Amino acid sequence: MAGDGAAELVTYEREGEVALVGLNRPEKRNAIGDRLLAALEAALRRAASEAKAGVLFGHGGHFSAGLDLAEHAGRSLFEGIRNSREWHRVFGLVEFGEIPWVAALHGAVVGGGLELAAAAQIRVADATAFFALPEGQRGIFVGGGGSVRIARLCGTARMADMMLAGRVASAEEAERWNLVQYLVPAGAARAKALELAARAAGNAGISNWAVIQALPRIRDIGRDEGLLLESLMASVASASPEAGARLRDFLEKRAARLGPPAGG
Ligand code: 1HE
Repeated sequence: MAGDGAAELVTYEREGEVALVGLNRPEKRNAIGDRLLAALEAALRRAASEAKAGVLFGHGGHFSAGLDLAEHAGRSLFEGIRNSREWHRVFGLVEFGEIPWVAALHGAVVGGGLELAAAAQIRVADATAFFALPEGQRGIFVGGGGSVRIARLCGTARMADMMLAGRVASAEEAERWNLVQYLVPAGAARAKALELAARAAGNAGISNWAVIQALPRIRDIGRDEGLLLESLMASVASASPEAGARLRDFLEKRAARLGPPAGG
């Protein structure tokens, strides 16, 4: 299904219960400017209203080269702050939205592109993916939530290395560093992300909602408060009609059994 919105800067498709949202400015390596950000927001909102999970990917040879530097060069200080806050707001729809998101990464996952990927709940990289934060080389700083999200994924020291020494991480390194959860052969990231998103879409909505809303917040509060919030969230989920039906399915042997992972 073709997407609505700003000249297809972002494409929107549905595959069953999964929305596929594609950054579509390959001639500029999917650099994120104001219009692309607005189109992304529209696609994210549409997905939240009609899908149960989503995949974020990039058309062309790269996921995203990050902030549109041409557009940014003309911004005043105040415009820069407001723009960064817009990124926070829109990427917040990925991190704290209604549905889980899986980012499918290939080619450049750079600057704001990595910040966007970091907002997803799961990241899949193919062998061509490389990860960089060249903000220091451009005389700027992360502004799309990276200092909060990327540092939590791979650690402040690794993020500082990327920003200070210009270290570029390969897909293998990114997996070792916990920047991504899956590493797949070249060209396979989107299909793998779709498979994962479809699996997440099959979970109870309340459970997915709890993972999205509670897990990262529990990560950021004290242990005691975290345990209390966990108990509250657990009892809310268990009290849902969906939990009742799913527990009965298991107990009456209608639910699929778990087993060791395929391929060991
Ligand atoms: C761009 C951008 C961009 C490419 N803004 N126009 N991001 C960066 O510092 C990364 C800058 N980009 C690159 O290092 C490279 O473009 C890539 C490694 C991603 C791809 O290389 P390549 O050889 O395939 O493409 P290219 O020839 O460099 O670029 C193709 C075109 O895209 C070219 O425009 P053209 O009109 O000359 O064809 C480039 O100018 C354009 N292009 N990247 C604008 N980023 C909220 S704060 C976030 C802060 C950041 O994201 S900082 C990191 C910015």
